[in-house]
Amino acid sequence: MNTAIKLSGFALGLAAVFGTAYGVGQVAGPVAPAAEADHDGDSGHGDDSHGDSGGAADDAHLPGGLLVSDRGYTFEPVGAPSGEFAFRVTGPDGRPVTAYDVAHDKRMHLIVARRDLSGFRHVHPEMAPDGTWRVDSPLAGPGVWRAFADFTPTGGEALTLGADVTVPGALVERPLPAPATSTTVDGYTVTLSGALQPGRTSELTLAVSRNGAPVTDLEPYLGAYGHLVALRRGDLAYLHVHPDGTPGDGRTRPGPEVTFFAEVPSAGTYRLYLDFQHGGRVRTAEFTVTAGTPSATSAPAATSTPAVPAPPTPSPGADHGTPGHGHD
Ligand SMILES: [Cu+2]
Repeated sequence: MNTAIKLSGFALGLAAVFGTAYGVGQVAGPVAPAAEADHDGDSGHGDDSHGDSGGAADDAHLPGGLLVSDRGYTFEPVGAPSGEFAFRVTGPDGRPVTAYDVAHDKRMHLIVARRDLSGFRHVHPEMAPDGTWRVDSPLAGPGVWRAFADFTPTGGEALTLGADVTVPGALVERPLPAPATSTTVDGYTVTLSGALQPGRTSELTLAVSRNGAPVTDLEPYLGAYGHLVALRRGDLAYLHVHPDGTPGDGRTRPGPEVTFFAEVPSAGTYRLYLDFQHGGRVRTAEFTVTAGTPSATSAPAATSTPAVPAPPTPSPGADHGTPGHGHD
């Protein structure tokens, strides 16, 4: 598919984004149009068996969410009344897409976070017959927000497209909380174990407790006992995290632990957002995690670790031992 041509209309606006994105995963080589960069000695990622839903240009090792337009599909926020957020996705034919597959229980997942990684929300808009998606605005306050549309167009591959949206007003930048392995939300304590390792699949386990007692009756949410999103500090790359097991599969228990497989493409700082449901309500537990630096314990997030892109040189197949790696 000739992504370059499809992108041409956006080339000017995207040039900076593209350049940055390329620098992330592909250290060598000129910043060439994506389509021409295909298979240029690209190795080690096992793309053929990858089946990744990352959407974003597997061949270029791009994480999701960095592109506003990919594979002919473009994420277009549109004007909306105050208090509402609206957008559409146009397809290869230039028209709004109206046919989507259900993934994680929904046809469309809209995730937003401010550029400082605060204000995370994960919501599910409703689509009008003309392909316009609408939802009560999740943008809580002034600032520059990143909005991610995570979807699978019928007949196409899963994609996560991203766009910036500005909410006018006085911006108060919030410092990123320091890395920690435990956090609280609404009286729940969530503890994280496992480490993020650049370039390979990392197993993360989150354990939920309340008033000191493990929660053993988590409720299914989006087809799992938890839904985890990871965003990379600096460019807000949206990373794929897959739950281990599904409710009712005979082996996955409803807490207190929920296990995920996460892939991060580089060393750096990430913010993890765990959505879980209990007592009929969805809560989000957030963690700052540093990947790839051994001494992350005392350094506050302000001393940003040099996010040197780890060369994506996993041994062949090393990071593809996860069954159901796709956006299941
Ligand atoms: Cu969702």
